[in-house]
Amino acid sequence: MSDFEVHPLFKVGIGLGSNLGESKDILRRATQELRSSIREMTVSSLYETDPREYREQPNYFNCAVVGYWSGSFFQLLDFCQTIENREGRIRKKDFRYGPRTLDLDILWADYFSLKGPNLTVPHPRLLERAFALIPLLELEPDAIEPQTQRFLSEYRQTLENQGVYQVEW
Ligand code: A4P
Ligand code: MG
Repeated sequence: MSDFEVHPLFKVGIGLGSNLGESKDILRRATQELRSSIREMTVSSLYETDPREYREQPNYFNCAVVGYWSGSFFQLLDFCQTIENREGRIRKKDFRYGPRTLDLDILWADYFSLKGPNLTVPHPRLLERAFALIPLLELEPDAIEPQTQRFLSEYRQTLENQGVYQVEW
């Protein structure tokens, strides 16, 4: 049996966000940690973004990474949550959509979708969020939404200006 059959490789896009603490340092460290297990990983520009959902919180810094993951998606979620915890994310103190030191969301995977109680891929709010779509499309301009088979860039074009500004890393 070939190595490929034992460990299928999925091309995945992960979104990173932070609006508490030293956000740029936190995001830099998190991308390094992701690189340890995501092959051929590329990192997007950094963006400063207006908060969505819950508006009364500091601006976010957001970016995305794309690369190949060898393993299940639950293992990938687990890996992401371990990195969040290491960066001082205290889940019970956070409230939904509220400020956080680090949030890692599995945004998208090539030719793959999944809907379950603990994990939905593509991320359920990807298509309405410029802070997630813009960095992902920077790395993967031809990405396709697996259910509709439409380009993610088409969804991006339908979004109003949401306040997403490229800044220095
Ligand atoms: N979960 C399900 N699907 C996924 C997925 N694709 N990736 C589950 C990651 N997790 C997924 O997440 C709650 C649970 O979602 C996880 O335990 C996992 O089982 P969480 O990170 O603990 O909680 P949360 O982040 O508070 O909730 P949620 O719904 O993930 O919030 P969002 O959607 O991440 O929103 N504005 C700007 N400008 N930039 C931001 O980054 N982020 C948020 C948070 C709000 N506004 C923002 C930003
Ligand atoms: Mg999240």
